[in-house]
Amino acid sequence: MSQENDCLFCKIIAGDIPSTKVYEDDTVYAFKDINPKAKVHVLIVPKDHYPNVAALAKAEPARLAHIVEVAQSIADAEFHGEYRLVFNTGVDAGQTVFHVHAHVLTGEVLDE
Ligand code: DGP
Repeated sequence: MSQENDCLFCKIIAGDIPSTKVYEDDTVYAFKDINPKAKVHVLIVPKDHYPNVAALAKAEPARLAHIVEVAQSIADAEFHGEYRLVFNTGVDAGQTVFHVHAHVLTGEVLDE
Protein backbone atom coordinates (compact mmCIF):
# COMPACT_ATOMS: atom_id res chain seq x y z
CA MET A 1 0.00 0.00 0.00
CA SER A 2 1.34 3.41 -0.84
CA GLN A 3 0.93 5.82 2.03
CA GLU A 4 2.03 9.35 2.69
CA ASN A 5 3.63 10.87 5.77
CA ASP A 6 1.49 13.39 7.58
CA CYS A 7 -1.72 12.23 5.91
CA LEU A 8 -4.52 11.96 8.47
CA PHE A 9 -6.41 9.25 6.58
CA CYS A 10 -3.25 7.19 5.93
CA LYS A 11 -2.77 7.23 9.73
CA ILE A 12 -6.39 6.15 10.26
CA ILE A 13 -5.99 3.30 7.72
CA ALA A 14 -2.79 2.20 9.47
CA GLY A 15 -4.59 2.22 12.83
CA ASP A 16 -2.31 4.92 14.24
CA ILE A 17 -5.34 7.17 14.81
CA PRO A 18 -8.51 5.50 16.10
CA SER A 19 -11.68 5.40 14.01
CA THR A 20 -15.00 3.59 14.04
CA LYS A 21 -14.78 1.01 11.26
CA VAL A 22 -17.85 0.33 9.15
CA TYR A 23 -16.27 -1.85 6.43
CA GLU A 24 -12.83 -2.99 5.33
CA ASP A 25 -11.35 -5.16 2.61
CA ASP A 26 -7.97 -5.40 0.88
CA THR A 27 -8.36 -2.17 -1.04
CA VAL A 28 -10.69 0.19 0.84
CA TYR A 29 -11.55 1.25 4.40
CA ALA A 30 -14.82 2.82 5.55
CA PHE A 31 -15.33 4.61 8.88
CA LYS A 32 -17.73 7.01 10.57
CA ASP A 33 -17.19 10.71 9.96
CA ILE A 34 -16.17 12.49 13.17
CA ASN A 35 -18.57 15.36 12.39
CA PRO A 36 -21.66 13.67 10.91
CA LYS A 37 -23.89 15.69 8.58
CA ALA A 38 -26.59 12.99 8.40
CA LYS A 39 -27.87 10.19 10.61
CA VAL A 40 -25.40 7.90 8.86
CA HIS A 41 -22.26 9.62 7.56
CA VAL A 42 -19.50 7.27 6.47
CA LEU A 43 -16.21 8.03 4.73
CA ILE A 44 -14.83 5.46 2.27
CA VAL A 45 -11.14 5.72 1.39
CA PRO A 46 -8.77 3.70 -0.78
CA LYS A 47 -5.97 2.18 1.26
CA ASP A 48 -3.49 3.77 -1.13
CA HIS A 49 -2.96 7.50 -1.06
CA TYR A 50 -4.47 9.56 -3.88
CA PRO A 51 -5.07 13.27 -3.30
CA ASN A 52 -8.51 13.47 -4.89
CA VAL A 53 -11.14 11.56 -6.85
CA ALA A 54 -9.79 12.59 -10.26
CA ALA A 55 -6.37 11.13 -9.43
CA LEU A 56 -8.00 7.89 -8.27
CA ALA A 57 -10.23 7.70 -11.36
CA LYS A 58 -7.25 8.16 -13.66
CA ALA A 59 -5.01 5.63 -11.92
CA GLU A 60 -7.51 3.00 -10.75
CA PRO A 61 -11.03 3.37 -12.14
CA ALA A 62 -11.99 -0.09 -10.90
CA ARG A 63 -11.22 0.93 -7.33
CA LEU A 64 -13.40 4.02 -7.71
CA ALA A 65 -16.21 1.76 -8.95
CA HIS A 66 -15.62 -0.46 -5.93
CA ILE A 67 -16.04 2.54 -3.63
CA VAL A 68 -19.45 3.13 -5.23
CA GLU A 69 -20.35 -0.53 -4.63
CA VAL A 70 -19.37 -0.22 -0.97
CA ALA A 71 -21.44 2.96 -0.65
CA GLN A 72 -24.42 1.12 -2.13
CA SER A 73 -24.03 -1.78 0.27
CA ILE A 74 -23.88 0.59 3.26
CA ALA A 75 -27.06 2.32 2.08
CA ASP A 76 -28.73 -1.04 1.39
CA ALA A 77 -28.13 -1.94 5.03
CA GLU A 78 -29.01 1.48 6.48
CA PHE A 79 -31.72 3.07 4.33
CA HIS A 80 -33.34 1.03 1.52
CA GLY A 81 -30.41 1.64 -0.80
CA GLU A 82 -30.72 5.42 -1.06
CA TYR A 83 -27.87 7.77 -0.30
CA ARG A 84 -25.86 10.85 -1.27
CA LEU A 85 -22.29 10.32 -2.44
CA VAL A 86 -19.96 13.35 -2.32
CA PHE A 87 -16.31 13.85 -3.25
CA ASN A 88 -15.23 17.36 -2.29
CA THR A 89 -12.35 18.23 -4.61
CA GLY A 90 -10.17 21.23 -3.84
CA VAL A 91 -10.03 23.75 -1.02
CA ASP A 92 -12.67 25.99 -2.55
CA ALA A 93 -15.06 23.03 -2.79
CA GLY A 94 -14.59 22.24 0.90
CA GLN A 95 -11.94 19.52 0.75
CA THR A 96 -9.95 19.58 3.97
CA VAL A 97 -8.24 16.17 3.88
CA PHE A 98 -6.20 15.52 0.76
CA HIS A 99 -6.60 11.75 0.69
CA VAL A 100 -9.57 10.98 -1.54
CA HIS A 101 -12.69 10.08 0.43
CA ALA A 102 -16.29 9.44 -0.52
CA HIS A 103 -18.83 10.91 1.88
CA VAL A 104 -21.80 8.53 2.13
CA LEU A 105 -24.80 10.32 3.63
CA THR A 106 -27.81 8.16 4.37
CA GLY A 107 -30.01 6.77 7.14
CA GLU A 108 -32.68 9.48 6.83
CA VAL A 109 -34.48 11.62 4.28
CA LEU A 110 -31.98 14.26 3.17
CA ASP A 111 -32.68 17.91 2.42
CA GLU A 112 -31.79 19.11 -1.06
P1 DGP B 1 -13.69 17.02 3.41
O1 DGP B 1 -14.13 18.32 3.97
O2 DGP B 1 -14.51 16.59 2.18
O3 DGP B 1 -12.19 16.95 3.16
O4 DGP B 1 -14.05 15.94 4.51
C1 DGP B 1 -13.19 15.58 5.55
C2 DGP B 1 -14.04 14.87 6.56
O5 DGP B 1 -13.19 14.17 7.43
C3 DGP B 1 -14.90 15.79 7.43
O6 DGP B 1 -16.28 15.50 7.19
C4 DGP B 1 -14.53 15.45 8.86
C5 DGP B 1 -13.76 14.16 8.71
N1 DGP B 1 -12.67 14.02 9.65
C6 DGP B 1 -11.66 14.90 9.86
N2 DGP B 1 -10.81 14.42 10.78
C7 DGP B 1 -11.30 13.21 11.16
C8 DGP B 1 -10.85 12.22 12.09
O7 DGP B 1 -9.82 12.34 12.76
N3 DGP B 1 -11.62 11.12 12.21
C9 DGP B 1 -12.76 10.93 11.48
N4 DGP B 1 -13.45 9.81 11.70
N5 DGP B 1 -13.20 11.83 10.60
C10 DGP B 1 -12.48 12.96 10.44
